[in-house]
Amino acid sequence: MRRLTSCLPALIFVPLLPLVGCTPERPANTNATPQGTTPEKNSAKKLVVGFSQIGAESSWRTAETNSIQSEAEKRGVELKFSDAQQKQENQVKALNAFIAQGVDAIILAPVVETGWEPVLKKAKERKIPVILVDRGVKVSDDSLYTTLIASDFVAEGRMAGEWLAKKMGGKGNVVELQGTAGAAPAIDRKKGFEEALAKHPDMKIIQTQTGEFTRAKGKEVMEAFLKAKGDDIQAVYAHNDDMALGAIQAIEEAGKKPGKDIVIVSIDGVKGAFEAMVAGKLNCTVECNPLLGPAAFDAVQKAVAGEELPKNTVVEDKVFDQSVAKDVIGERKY
Ligand code: GYE
Repeated sequence: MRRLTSCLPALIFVPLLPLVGCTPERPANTNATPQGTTPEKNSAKKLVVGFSQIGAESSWRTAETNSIQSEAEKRGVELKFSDAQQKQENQVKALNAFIAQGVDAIILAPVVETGWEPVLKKAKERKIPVILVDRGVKVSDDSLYTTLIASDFVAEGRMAGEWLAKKMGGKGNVVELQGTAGAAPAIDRKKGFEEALAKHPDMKIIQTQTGEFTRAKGKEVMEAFLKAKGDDIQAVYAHNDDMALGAIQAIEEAGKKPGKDIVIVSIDGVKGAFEAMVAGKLNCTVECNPLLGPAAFDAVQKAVAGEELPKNTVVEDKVFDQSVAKDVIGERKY
């Protein structure tokens, strides 16, 4: 997806590919206004939406859950919430339950990219629109979901790599803490970062491993990196702030100064990252806005009304480093 300039407000939705002629079909049990009937008849029925969330692995994820739950409440939508504890089979079970219950729409944050076709086919057969938030899926037929509302993870990885290359003067060894294996953000953030580093032959990734987007695993993997490569490490690239915060703990416990002896760049832009930048322990974070509730329910309401939706809506991201952290930390919303 094309990179968006970073001078726009923090959260702007940019439809990328207008959906031509693929108006999502109305769910069989919709309260949407069938053509030619008066909307009033349908306005009374409360929308029922199933939300399959990945888990609560990071503060970013918690912020996303809060945004969707509070937006549902604000709009008087009945939200059936399911926490999959990081397991795709739990998400598939939840989607099957939502379909059996005949919800009006489904919001899905897919833990990994593949393995969704059978259950998405069932939702499509029941004319239940599926709104993807935050992570995409790989399917042979993209009419199996209505729309994807997410950041451009490749751009995020590229921005992180470009920032680090500038900070390091184009040279140094990097260790990489990857997100969840098979997850769109992990795959694409790695891709974007490697694209940026390809322009700097004196920078290389000397160790890379998943830290599963969690602080605890990020610390554990960083401890192993330090044992294996200690003084050869000049920088850390973490696919999310929670793993970066874990790495900071490991670096301190190894007697080194995070943010100084080892430069650290990560992605998400959560409050903890700004606090670490103000303390001089994290050098840069690339924002990935989790406050997707309003956009998700705009899409739900359009879909159940049978309106056209863009296939992709890209959430605008910005780069924040220590030079601005103190000035903006007070206005951060998550
Ligand atoms: O970066 C991380 C969360 O899917 C973009 O998942 C999201 C990622 C986010 O656990 O903190």
